Amino acid sequence: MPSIKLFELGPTRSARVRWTLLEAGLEYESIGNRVEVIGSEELQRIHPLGKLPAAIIDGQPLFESAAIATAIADLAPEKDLVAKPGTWARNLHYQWVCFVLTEMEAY
Ligand SMILES: N[C@@H](CCC(=O)N[C@@H](CS)C(=O)NCC(=O)O)C(=O)O
Repeated sequence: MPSIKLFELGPTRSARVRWTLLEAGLEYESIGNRVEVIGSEELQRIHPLGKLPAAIIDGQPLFESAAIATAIADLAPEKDLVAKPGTWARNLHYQWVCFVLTEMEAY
């Protein structure tokens, strides 16, 4: 079982990561879940702007909800949540994630 710590707060983009964790069937330790965690020193050690979500996966810090969700999906390959690394389908995954986050979510 990987060690996963998630900086989260209920009604934020951290729900994307929580959802992926549930689909992956992986346990995690919730850090924060209080509004004061945003911008805190603890969170800024992982996220340069102190935003949520952020995670520590097997000791490695990671931020951006889509990046964390993709990394988690890769930890449970048997669940087939995301195309395998190195495939063209995986390139299309990155394409659509980037498109949604840069071209659509920005508005
Ligand atoms: N692109 C980032 C957005 C992160 C983000 O803006 N998080 C919000 C919560 S949904 C936040 O922490 N806002 C606090 C702030 O802007 O100070 C992601 O998808 O993780």
